[in-house]
Amino acid sequence: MFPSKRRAAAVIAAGVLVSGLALAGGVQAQERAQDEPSTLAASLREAAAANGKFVGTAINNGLLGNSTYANIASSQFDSVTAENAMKWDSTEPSRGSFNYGGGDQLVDFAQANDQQVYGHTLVWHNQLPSWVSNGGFNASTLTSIMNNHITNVVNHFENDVEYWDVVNEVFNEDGTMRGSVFQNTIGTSFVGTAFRTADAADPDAKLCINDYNIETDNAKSDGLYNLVSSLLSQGVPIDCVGFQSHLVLDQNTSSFKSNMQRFADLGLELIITELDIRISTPADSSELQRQAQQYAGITQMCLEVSACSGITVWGISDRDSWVPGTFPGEGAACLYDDNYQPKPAYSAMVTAFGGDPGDPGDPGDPDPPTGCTASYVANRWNNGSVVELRVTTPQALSGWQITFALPAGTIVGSWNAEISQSGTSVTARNTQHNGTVAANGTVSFGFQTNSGATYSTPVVSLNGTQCTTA
Ligand code: 9MR
Repeated sequence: MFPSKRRAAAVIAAGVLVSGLALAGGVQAQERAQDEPSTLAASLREAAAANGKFVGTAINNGLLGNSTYANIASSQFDSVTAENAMKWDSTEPSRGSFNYGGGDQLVDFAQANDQQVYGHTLVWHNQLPSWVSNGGFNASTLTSIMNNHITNVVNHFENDVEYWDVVNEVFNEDGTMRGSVFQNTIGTSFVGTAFRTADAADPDAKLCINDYNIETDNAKSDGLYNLVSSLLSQGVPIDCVGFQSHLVLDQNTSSFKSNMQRFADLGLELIITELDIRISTPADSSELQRQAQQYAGITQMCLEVSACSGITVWGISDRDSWVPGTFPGEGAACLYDDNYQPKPAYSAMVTAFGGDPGDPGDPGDPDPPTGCTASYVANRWNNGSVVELRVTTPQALSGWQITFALPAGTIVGSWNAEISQSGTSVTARNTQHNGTVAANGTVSFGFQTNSGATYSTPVVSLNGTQCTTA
């Protein structure tokens, strides 16, 4: 279905080799005795590969020096997308002056870890230097600037980048073309021109059109469908559609599969390119469970649509995610939490791919951290209280997040922690100075509230694990 493009062969080969294992996976998982060591894929990338799919993450180059981040990036993912380093403002900040440092660093990382590189993005109205957006160029000059950019960047990464988002976010929500400088100056033909130019620069790369809010059947995905149909009928070399999939918890995505299928029926490959599922913060455990089910649902859908070749998540941990900076009060959107601990969504995704993320009953897997002990001491008076919380941990920590309920009052001051409160849910995180705790060490912090009401000692959790209350 995808002639002459290098990635297709690799994916199909992987699928043939291991699909038997994958198909048997769900049944094996159910029948396996609790104490029998698992033979199923234990990492996300192994589990996805067993189904002939890739699983990727956006990479922030600035975080590759953090060994926890780099270890997760290399062990769990077999595809990487530059979160920012291959965008126009990075690669051609001034006219004709190209900079590939960030992109090359990512390619090196990918090659060292046997990963594919997904190129993002050649033509986009955002992160576009003002010499392009405000240059006042006429159609012919802007076309040659665009073509020159595409040709240089694609040539530089030829043989290293499997896919390119050739154009990104070219639609308005109502399905009309977005009024970018390219659209306003050149007209809609800039899209076909960009694809033809990219194809000439690297005939083997897969060339995608990428957008958000196109997951379901709606005016925007209809606009995309019509444009792509028309481009294909003109012989424009477009190979794939990227569904960014920046989702909100509990979002209705019931038409995602049928919507994907109509693009597949045009002969296109489909990729979920920027998946995350954001939640109002702090997220509670029921929200994290629903998020896990929704990550699994998207994974299942990609498994059921054969033209869906992979899923990339947009960032590794909640701490690295773009979401809180763009949507204040929302976050917790990723597979790993602020301390790089896997969330329920991680396990759900591995399981949806037929793998086994491990569980405490499995002797092949180390037990997760347990055994913390919390003491919650409140001194109350008429209209206020001072609370001190101490949590002893058997494991050494390199960052902590402590959650508990505050049934009465609002926190008006605190020490030794960064505290946020949403209703009765409180999250306390380490400060810059007290994140490192030795095994059997104690975290201690406190806060003042404006209520002296009494309540029973709340349940306290450390990094997602419930503690015994002393
Ligand atoms: O995650 C990226 C963030 O670091 C940048 O500041 C932002 C700037 O526009 O772009 C983010 O990534 C976007 C991606 O390139 C295209 N789709 C939407 C993503 C989230 O905004």
